[in-house]
Amino acid sequence: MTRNPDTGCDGDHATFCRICEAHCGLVARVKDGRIESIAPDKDNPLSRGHACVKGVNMHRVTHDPDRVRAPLKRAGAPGEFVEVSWDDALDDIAQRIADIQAAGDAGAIASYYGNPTAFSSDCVMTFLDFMRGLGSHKPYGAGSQDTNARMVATNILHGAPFPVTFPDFAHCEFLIIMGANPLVSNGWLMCTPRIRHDLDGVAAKGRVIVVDPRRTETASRYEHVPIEADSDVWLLLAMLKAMAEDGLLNDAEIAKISNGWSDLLAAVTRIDLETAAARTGIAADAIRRLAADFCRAPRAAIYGGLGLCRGRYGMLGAFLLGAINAVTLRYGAPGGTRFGQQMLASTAKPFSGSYGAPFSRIGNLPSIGGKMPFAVLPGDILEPGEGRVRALFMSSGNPLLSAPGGEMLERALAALDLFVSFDFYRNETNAFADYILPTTTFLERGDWPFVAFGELQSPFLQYSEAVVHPQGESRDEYQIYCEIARRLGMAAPTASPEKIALAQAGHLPSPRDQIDAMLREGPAGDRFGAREDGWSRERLLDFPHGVMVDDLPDDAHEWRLRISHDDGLLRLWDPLIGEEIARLVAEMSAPRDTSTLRLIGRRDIRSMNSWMHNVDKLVRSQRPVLLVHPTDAEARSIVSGDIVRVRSPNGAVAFEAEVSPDIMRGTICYPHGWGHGAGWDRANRTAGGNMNILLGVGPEWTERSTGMTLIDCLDVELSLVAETAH
Ligand SMILES: Nc1nc2c(c(=O)[nH]1)N[C@H]1C(S)=C(S)[C@@H](COP(=O)(O)OP(=O)(O)OC[C@H]3O[C@@H](n4cnc5c(=O)[nH]c(N)nc54)[C@H](O)[C@@H]3O)O[C@H]1N2
Ligand SMILES: Nc1nc2c(c(=O)[nH]1)N[C@H]1C(S)=C(S)[C@@H](COP(=O)(O)OP(=O)(O)OC[C@H]3O[C@@H](n4cnc5c(=O)[nH]c(N)nc54)[C@H](O)[C@@H]3O)O[C@H]1N2
Ligand code: SF4
Ligand SMILES: [Mo]
Repeated sequence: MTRNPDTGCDGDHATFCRICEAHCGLVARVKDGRIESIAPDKDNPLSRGHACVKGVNMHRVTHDPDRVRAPLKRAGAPGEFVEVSWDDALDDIAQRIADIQAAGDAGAIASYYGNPTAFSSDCVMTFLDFMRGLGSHKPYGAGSQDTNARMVATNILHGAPFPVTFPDFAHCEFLIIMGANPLVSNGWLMCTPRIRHDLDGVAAKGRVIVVDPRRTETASRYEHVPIEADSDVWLLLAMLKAMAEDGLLNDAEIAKISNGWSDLLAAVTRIDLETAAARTGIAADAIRRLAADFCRAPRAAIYGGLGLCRGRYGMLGAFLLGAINAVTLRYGAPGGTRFGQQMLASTAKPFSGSYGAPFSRIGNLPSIGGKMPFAVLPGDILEPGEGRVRALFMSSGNPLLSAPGGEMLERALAALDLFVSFDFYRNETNAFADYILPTTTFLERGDWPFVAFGELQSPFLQYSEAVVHPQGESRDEYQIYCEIARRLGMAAPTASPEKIALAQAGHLPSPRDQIDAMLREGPAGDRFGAREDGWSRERLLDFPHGVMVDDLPDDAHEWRLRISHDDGLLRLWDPLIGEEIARLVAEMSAPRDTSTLRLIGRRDIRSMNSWMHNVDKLVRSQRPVLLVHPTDAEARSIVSGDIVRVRSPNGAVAFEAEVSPDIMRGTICYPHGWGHGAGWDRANRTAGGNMNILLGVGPEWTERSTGMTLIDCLDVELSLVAETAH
């Protein structure tokens, strides 16, 4: 192993991708300060030569001429900006924050943290802390569009929203995947850069069953069980009932690891398998067989993704999935469900997070770990009164395409007194910003695969220095927070008294240095010299492809230590679960309106939510189309290529249709993140519409118990607009 060339120097730089949780190893070839090409890193011991088409095209983002290269200040209508100096931008922003703070309204400053914040340790460790330091306690973000239901469910099961579990792929022989498409999304809340290899391994030993309304890339490679969208809770409840009825569970063993099973069982017995069959579209005997096969498989796990968590019962779905793993004794069992390898000292123990207070000003919805449901942000800006949001700080987000809001969100953004965006593109949302502050791409900053450190299948370490220097005047986000904090007279961009004290003494380490310290104190660390073969960033620089670490104590046996409930037991009952099952049972007699279709989403390997659409290589072969089942298409005289209109109670959008037997009858499917019209030339020329205009805004369009936006469950109307030109 040799060290990488210094940042910006010619040669091959081993690094890793930070677009999704897989963190695949990459090798970037640098010439004259620019990245010429990127290849998968076959010497990365974790990803072993796997990288997808997004990772190897990331230099096209770093060197994109449409990038924001200097601070931009709004000068006119949305989208009209002029370049200003950093000092002018930051001085003005600090002054305007000070003015808002002086008015003394604690609710006036809000933030939006987008998905990419998770892949910058600067952001993930400090953005929300910086916001608290500004006196803001209203973080809105992507969480209410993806993880929050799972967090609340995990909070009940484990006593803390994190960490979550995922399948022990290496030993699993029978895997049920519900509402996830890992061959495209490469894993959610787990670090699985070789997921195809992992799943093929399970299938070679047994079965991989994919429960999904669409015959996805993952479903077509393995076994597909089609299910009506938004009906998974029926399947899970029916499976639990069948398991109990058929004597497949061991109550004495269940009692050793959990409590609450008898309450859950009592609720489960109210579910009727025939109703579950009617709701899911899966025959009752097939449900019974699936339950039995799962119980009888020696090494089995059930895993769920976004499709499970974003319906009207997302939290209950995520909870029941965990409950099935629990009552079939899969926690910590070989091939069952497991916690990730923790590489850092301070996350070696689960942290607890709050659920409930503070409640949102609009709709009184619970916060999750203090985080607010996005669906009420537009109202929080527009509705007058104490606590109205006047200023918004957005790190790496594009909610106009990614969240609910549509026209109301546009009005809200236009009504802000101050809107600051940290981004390297002018996107649809920050067109409304007062300032866009240009940040680095991951190829321009040194970092750890920080989120992966809690989600690893095997112990792995890597650190990468920046491959090239920041382009133009772009800056690391932490540096920008520090500059704003300094102008406001804050010792550091934080609300933590310990960190403020350290900063005042001149000893506050940067987030990346803090992670180094956590690593050095952690299970594989060098204990600051006390352990000779231990690891530190300094030593890792000699191993730029990353290293597998000798097996740490096998946490399969230690899983109970990761449960935060005082008694160390999994909790299989909570009043909230009772309420949710009662709500479900109450609607048992009201069948679905079959005149409407149910709209769900999908992802593409070449897209990442609403960005990366400015890379010609990635978008030129993409054509976002609405998938319609042949029977539903025929009933509306729709053929492939037609322009159709989808109407929800919230809006209407035109899409191109594609008739496909891969989608279930009664369901239609469109990818989110399209419908561009901002400061990116190539993206603006892509086809496609913004499906999120169809989502509802306001508390009534959320899952009440979690504030999750209702996404994969909307009932919509479909009609033909224009026949195909082809
Ligand atoms: N209908 C529907 N809607 C969805 C989903 C769905 O499945 N269906 N999925 C939801 C999910 S899971 C998520 S996570 C959200 C995502 O929604 P958001 O988190 O809002 O993410 P994006 O819309 O992709 O916008 C990301 C922005 O971050 C910028 N960016 C990228 N990297 C960096 C960086 O390193 N630093 C900074 N400062 N900026 C960066 C990009 O330029 C882009 O402008 O969308 C959600 N919306
Ligand atoms: N290429 C690519 N990779 C990505 C992303 C991306 O945009 N592009 N986004 C990243 C992000 S932010 C996230 S959060 C993860 C998400 O990763 P995943 O959790 O795997 O989510 P999706 O890929 O959206 O797959 C969700 C699946 O649920 C199905 N589904 C919809 N409704 C239902 C339902 O009611 N029941 C069931 N059983 N299934 C349903 C959909 O058909 C779809 O196949 O992916 C990440 N990886
Ligand atoms: S799978 Fe994710 S981490 Fe790997 S190269 Fe693709 S985008 Fe990057
Ligand atoms: Mo996400």
